[in-house]
Amino acid sequence: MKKKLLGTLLSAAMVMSLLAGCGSTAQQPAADAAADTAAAVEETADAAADTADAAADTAADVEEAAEKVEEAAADAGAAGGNISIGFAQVGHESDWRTASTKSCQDVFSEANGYDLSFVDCDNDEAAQKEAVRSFIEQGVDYIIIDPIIATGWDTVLTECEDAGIPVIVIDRTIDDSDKYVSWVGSNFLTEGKAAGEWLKAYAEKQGIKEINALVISGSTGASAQIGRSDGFNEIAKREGWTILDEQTGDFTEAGGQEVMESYCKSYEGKFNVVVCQNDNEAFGAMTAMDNAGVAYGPGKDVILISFDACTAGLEDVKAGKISADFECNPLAAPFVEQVIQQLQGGETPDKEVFMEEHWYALPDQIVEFSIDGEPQKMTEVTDEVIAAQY
Ligand code: GZL
Repeated sequence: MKKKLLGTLLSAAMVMSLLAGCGSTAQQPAADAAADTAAAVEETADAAADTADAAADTAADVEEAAEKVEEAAADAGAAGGNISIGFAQVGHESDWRTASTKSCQDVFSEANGYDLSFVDCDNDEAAQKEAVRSFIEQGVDYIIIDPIIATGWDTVLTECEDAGIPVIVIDRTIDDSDKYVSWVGSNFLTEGKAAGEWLKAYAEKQGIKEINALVISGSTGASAQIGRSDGFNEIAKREGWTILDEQTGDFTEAGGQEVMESYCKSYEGKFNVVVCQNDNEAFGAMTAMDNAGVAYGPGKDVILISFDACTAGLEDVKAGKISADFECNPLAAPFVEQVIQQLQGGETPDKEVFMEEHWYALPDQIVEFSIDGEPQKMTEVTDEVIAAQY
């Protein structure tokens, strides 16, 4: 019995040890595997927690972005989806400028679907650059610039380009940068040549052998001044005329009067032609010549030539004061709107859009002339023509 019990006990022990062993031996890999599994589960749980955190962050970002889109849509909605335009205008120096400003304000009205930010830069170049930068700050859709002078623009146009805001230049040109979509305006060189070629033909018709001219030029450095001076001087040089003097009247009536008063003193009895580079200078020059007793106009001592052909200028042609007036069309806004609509439609507008111009006189001062071989048509000034002018 004892032997049997002992045997049983030993067997049990063996079994126990086996079991334990088996537990440590049979169960060991399983335990490891279980531990490994537990570690893996823990790792997975951590990863899942990280993923959940990342998803939560992303959801927050998406929500923030959605809010921003909503705000932008609200802004656009508040503006009724109008196209926003910043316009940096030269100033208010002439009748021509007044017509140019009105043309833009009429076309780019809220009723027409635009929000126009207009700045009259009062002939101040620094103020004009500042106005353009303020438009960039505002984040307008388009910027229109009528550049006071032709140079010094590349830096600020680069800022517009970097901001993704298309620039349209009207009237005067920018000569030191092409970082704009389109320019809409007049050919000032052609205007100057037209005045010169007309004077040549008219002088021949009148039997005038000698031309001694005084010029009252526009704002120095403005492309309108540069073109008109270069064009007229090219003909003067070819014909051997004498340009006694050229001083700037800054495109204003006061400037024209001041310069003409000085001319009447310095060149008394020596001049038979006065060229004013816009009508407002001509109005001032007429006042000065009246005060100095100088007779000007068709059949008088002095031939008076002007540019712009604004309504008041044509009235002075009709009154026999200005002998010929060479138009510069200020009504560019409809053509600018076409450029903007093309851009809105994803089209590429022309880089240059030229306005149509006319050369005005009374019948006795209408003569045939050509510019670079191109015959020119002159327009008689009548009450109807004046009534229809800008
Ligand atoms: C010309 C324009 C000129 C006008 C002037 O296009 O820039 O500026 O001739 C105006 O009347 O001041």
